Amino acid sequence: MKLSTSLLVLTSLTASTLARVIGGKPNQFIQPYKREVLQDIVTWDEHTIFVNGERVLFLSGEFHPFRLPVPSLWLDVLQKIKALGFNGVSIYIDWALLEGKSGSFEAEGVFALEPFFEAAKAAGIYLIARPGPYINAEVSGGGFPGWLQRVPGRLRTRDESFLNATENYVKSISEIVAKAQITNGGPVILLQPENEYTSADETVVPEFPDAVYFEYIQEQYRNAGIVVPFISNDARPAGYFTPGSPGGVDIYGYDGYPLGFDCANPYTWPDGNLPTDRNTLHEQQSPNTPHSVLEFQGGSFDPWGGLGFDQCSELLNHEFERVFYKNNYGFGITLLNIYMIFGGTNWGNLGHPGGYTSYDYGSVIRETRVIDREKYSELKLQANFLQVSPAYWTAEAQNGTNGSFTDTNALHVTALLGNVTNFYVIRHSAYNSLDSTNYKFTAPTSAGNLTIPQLNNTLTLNGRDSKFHVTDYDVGEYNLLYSTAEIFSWKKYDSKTVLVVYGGPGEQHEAAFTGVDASLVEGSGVNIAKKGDATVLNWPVSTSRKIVKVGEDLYVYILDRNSAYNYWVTDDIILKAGYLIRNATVDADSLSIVGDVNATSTLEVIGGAPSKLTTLTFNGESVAFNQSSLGVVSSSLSYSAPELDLPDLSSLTWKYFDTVPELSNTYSDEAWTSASLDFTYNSHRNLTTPTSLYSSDYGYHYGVLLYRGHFTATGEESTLFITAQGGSASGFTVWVNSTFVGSWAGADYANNGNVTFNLPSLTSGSNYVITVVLDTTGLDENWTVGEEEMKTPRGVISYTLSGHSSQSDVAWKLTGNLGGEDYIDHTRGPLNEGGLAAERAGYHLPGAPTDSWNDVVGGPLAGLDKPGVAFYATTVDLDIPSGWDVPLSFVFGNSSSTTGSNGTSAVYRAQLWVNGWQYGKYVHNVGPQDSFPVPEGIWDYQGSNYVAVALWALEEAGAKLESFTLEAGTPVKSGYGPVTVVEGETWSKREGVY
Ligand code: IPT
Repeated sequence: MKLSTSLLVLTSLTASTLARVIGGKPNQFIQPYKREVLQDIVTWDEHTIFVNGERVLFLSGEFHPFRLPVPSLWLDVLQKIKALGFNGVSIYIDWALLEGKSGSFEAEGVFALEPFFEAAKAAGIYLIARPGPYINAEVSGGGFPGWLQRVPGRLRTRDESFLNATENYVKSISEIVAKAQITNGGPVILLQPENEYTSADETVVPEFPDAVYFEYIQEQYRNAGIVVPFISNDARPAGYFTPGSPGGVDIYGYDGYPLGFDCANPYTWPDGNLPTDRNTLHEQQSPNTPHSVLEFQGGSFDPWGGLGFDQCSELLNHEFERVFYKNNYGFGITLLNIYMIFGGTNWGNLGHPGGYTSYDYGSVIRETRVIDREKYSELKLQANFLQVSPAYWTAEAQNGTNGSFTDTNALHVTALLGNVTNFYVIRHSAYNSLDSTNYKFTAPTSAGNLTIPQLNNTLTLNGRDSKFHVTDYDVGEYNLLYSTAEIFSWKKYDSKTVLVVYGGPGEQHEAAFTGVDASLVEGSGVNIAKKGDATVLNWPVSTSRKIVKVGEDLYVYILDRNSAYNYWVTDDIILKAGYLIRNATVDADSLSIVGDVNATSTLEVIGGAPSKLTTLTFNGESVAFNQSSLGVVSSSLSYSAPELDLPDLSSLTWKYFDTVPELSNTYSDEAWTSASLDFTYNSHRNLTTPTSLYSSDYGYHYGVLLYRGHFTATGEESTLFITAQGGSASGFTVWVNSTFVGSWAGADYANNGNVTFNLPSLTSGSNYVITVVLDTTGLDENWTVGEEEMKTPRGVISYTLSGHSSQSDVAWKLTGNLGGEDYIDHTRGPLNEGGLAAERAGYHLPGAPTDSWNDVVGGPLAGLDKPGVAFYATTVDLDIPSGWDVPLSFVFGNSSSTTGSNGTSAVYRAQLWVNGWQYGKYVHNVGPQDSFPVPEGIWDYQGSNYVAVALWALEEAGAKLESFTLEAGTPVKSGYGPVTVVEGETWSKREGVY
């Protein structure tokens, strides 16, 4: 076992060091400790991490289990990640979901992590755990639970009350993660404390970046049993907390999002956005740890009113991957995590106000779990190459220069020099160029300096492309003297060695092998010639495959890139197939393959099949095959899509419940919370109302909030001014008694609405009640330390009722979800419910007592003829054949032309529940999301499903949905295994409901 030398250089943080760090002041929270090597399974040197003494090129994707609350689907996503050639996944853990009430930590059911750890083990995936406590992640509060708004201490600082507030969570989550560490046989090999602790308002946090705080967080994890190395993620390579410095981690890492998050111009790559010279920086900052990037852009988030994730996927597409990811490899990065590899869904109010329900992120695996073929496949080509290229893992990255190694300044080449093998990353000097550039490549090889191509023609780099060229690359017993074609994979088997290379359209390529002859055995158009001791192959890329036999037993498969996308590598075999290959098992003379098809697909096992195959199965079913004399197995996987008979939502009978019963003059709000605090616990914003109306002061943090303001009229009231704050795209509607006075429709640019409403004439001496229904879109994140943005309050934050000299004349009450922090539904967690009457009563849950409700054919398609919120519920029966992974989405159609039922234009929003899980928030006047995927497992694909929609009409005209459909994507015949419908609480009469 090779113990990393860098472990030895880690300094211990002694009491005196800490005293220096904190300016000599004693600090009771800091327990000085000596960092020791706590385990020897995960180690590292300056090149890579090691697991059990073996070098690991760690290619990882970010996947948040909590954004897919169907544990039996986790393995599906993990296998899709593994099939990329990745061996890692990074997970955030969202504190807000696990400690809805301070002191009560719960991680059960869909929130339990153990099944995720088991799935990761089953998929052969190592994990980086990122439990925060701060995570950002576009989640509500950046992962901070709402009750932190009442904690006076500055968030993410050494303030005692803040640190105390983290204690229970960090301890509890650490116990769970600790058990899953590799030292205990689990998949967790690294832990990242905090998150991007890189930016602060230093006028209020002068000690930033505070080593005492950063050390404290690490100490909490250590004390709770975390022994795997700590890795950091500086937001940029700022060099904070590098190993050996006060507060330093074990392995330094940083993040990068070079194309940013504006998906408006998906074809524009601004000048200067490609990182350069990162290897020099790395050498300065952390020379003894592997060059690690904890988050590298894999897509983009998208705000309310944004452009939608298809456009983000276009901006961060396969070309982006080629140029930017290969640029990363040019720095010798060996630990890389792509954020996000699968985004998932902000179900049940878990998102922050800067985003909507979908967290698709434009990732290689879309929110529907569908593979984005071109983007996924490009990454698969890259990852597989690096995994079979151990020379890369230890190569020394050089600084790239324009014009080196080629005959043109239009190209930029970065060399990575190994002992024998060298790698060259080629791109355009103007990284965003759309030109195709012809060039010759000159590099030293074991056969001397060679200018390539040697035979004929020229090489070409197309616009927005980047390539690896290799020299003296080891292919088993063969020396690939050079190749301008890129390598997908290779493997040495007993009977032969297989190498797969590819090139892009319109390109000419050349490769040479040392000391062996070669002959074409399939296809045509390869020029084969001797140059000295080497045999040179030169060919134009075409869609017809070529196979060249080199020496005794090396078979070189020469492909065009699009065809290479159909090739897969498992532990044992290399094969051509269709949509997805998950794994393959060779057992004596039989081969079982597990995968997915979305079209009839050719199957061809080009390496690794038993030499005399007797049985071939695909997803457990025997398939006919042929085997060639070279052992290649050919078959065909048939596909014929099932007929799906999806219900027509417009012809279903829906049950109707008026979910603003508060407007009735018989409604009693006796049980509501009195807004009687004449101060606020919120340290971020002073009160501008006589008593606090900040919802978090009273334990209501998520979803719809309601306010009731009681007053006795003077008869002088003419206007009511209200500022209500719910985050971007929030909206609210106001009534006095049952009279609608107006709404704030919401906008993406506004965190709150300030509106002066005209009031009807009120009778002096009579009692009235103002009802405000406010839709909130989550709590703000807290990215910049010191700004305390997470504490930005929700609720009515100011009001003026005219005709009253004292605003204390209005006595307010409020509510949100039933029970507030003592939330009712522990299966779906503390965030899933808001304060609509239907939610308070649990009518969104299966089994709700809808029999007595009125029938409305078409439900939300019939809609409302006046302002209000209507709750519709129905049963949707599904009968999707098992073994078919069919993406289902609700689609709100004809958005732009939608009108109120009286024919005028309407402003409305809607929420959607499936079997009790809130799976969509639609804001018609803001957008952009109008298609809401809901996964199998939330759906029962072979049964009855309880579906509910709350339709909120904000204007006089009322509102109805013009079209609302359930739509299926392409059915995938899948080896994903059985999906278990998640268990959620069903309806029962709730105690104290109001
Ligand atoms: C980085 C965060 O660490 C991560 O949680 C997520 O918010 C991501 O951004 C964006 O999706 S912060 C980065 C923008 C500097």
